[in-house]
Amino acid sequence: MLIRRPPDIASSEITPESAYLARREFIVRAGGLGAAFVGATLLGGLGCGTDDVRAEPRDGGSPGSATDAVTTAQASAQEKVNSYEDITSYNNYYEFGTDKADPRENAQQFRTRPWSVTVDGLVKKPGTFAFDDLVKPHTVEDRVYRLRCVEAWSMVIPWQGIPLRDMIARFEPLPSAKFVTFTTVLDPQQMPGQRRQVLDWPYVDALRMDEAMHPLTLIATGLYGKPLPNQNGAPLRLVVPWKYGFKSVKAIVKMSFVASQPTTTWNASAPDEYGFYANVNPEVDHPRWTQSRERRIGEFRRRETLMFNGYADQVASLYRGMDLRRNF
Ligand SMILES: Nc1nc2c(c(=O)[nH]1)N[C@H]1C(S)=C(S)[C@@H](COP(=O)(O)O)O[C@H]1N2
Ligand SMILES: [Mo]
Repeated sequence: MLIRRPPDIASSEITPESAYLARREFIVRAGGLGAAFVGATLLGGLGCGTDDVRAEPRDGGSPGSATDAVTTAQASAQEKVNSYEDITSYNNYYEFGTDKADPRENAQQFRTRPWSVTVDGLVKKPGTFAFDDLVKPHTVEDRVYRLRCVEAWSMVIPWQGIPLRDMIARFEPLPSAKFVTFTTVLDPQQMPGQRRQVLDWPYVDALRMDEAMHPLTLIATGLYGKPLPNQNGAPLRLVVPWKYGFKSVKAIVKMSFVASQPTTTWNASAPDEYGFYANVNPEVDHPRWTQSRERRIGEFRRRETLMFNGYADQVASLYRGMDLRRNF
């Protein structure tokens, strides 16, 4: 993501690689979560419950169908969840520094309480919600998702969170709302990275309304059964598993419902490199590196990058008829 210093993918991977290999874990053990947790959760799927079958089928694709669940369950048998250590020590969070180790080091004192989120724009029920009021009405679900960074590394992360569509329903968006933007807190006193013009702060990204309402889209509040660590975006962050990681905004303080496609931070900083849609697509390279392969943190060999990060069955119908090279 660096725009000043052209990122050298090779070097950014070699350094952490030795460290990860040394502490690689083969099964989830942390946080009191056992094999039952892993087994019950469908990688890339829709949580583990019959609950999810209520998801409305979209034309041509039925995100909540049993077929999807089976497909994703098979994927889960082949992919290991990354360790808690991997997930919490190798981060992108430029508010706390641009090196992968910076967020863990610099975010420990960040205050996540009290916290509130402002909802405004084209909704019937706007307001400012304290964290508990926002989260408490909902059931927190387990979702094991791949995370694919635009820099060509990836992880598998066991999140806990709330389907964004459930939260959005409470705000009663108007039919005129076509996009929703997510804004990270602006607090240069606490966030050393915001004292430098690395990006245009505060960090903003956005989804089309149908993307925001997709059953896979999550507001994460935890991982590995623990509250979300500060470096991963506490107290709440977006997770959109079929898009490059930069769409998944951390430390959200605002959601705005708007009529037209908003300006987003990375897209504005380098429009040729970071598209608005940012769907994971092995056929559309970044101008400076291939997107056809990726390094799974903890593995030696690169693996093939999957269309929509492996969630094509669930999300491809959202983009039917669109030119994915132009709308990258
Ligand atoms: N506010 C904010 N959100 C952010 C970022 C950031 O720098 N600032 N980095 C993004 C990028 S590039 C990625 S890959 C993911 C990384 O999430 P993780 O560190 O929890 O794995 O967060 C995304 N969300
Ligand atoms: Mo990223």
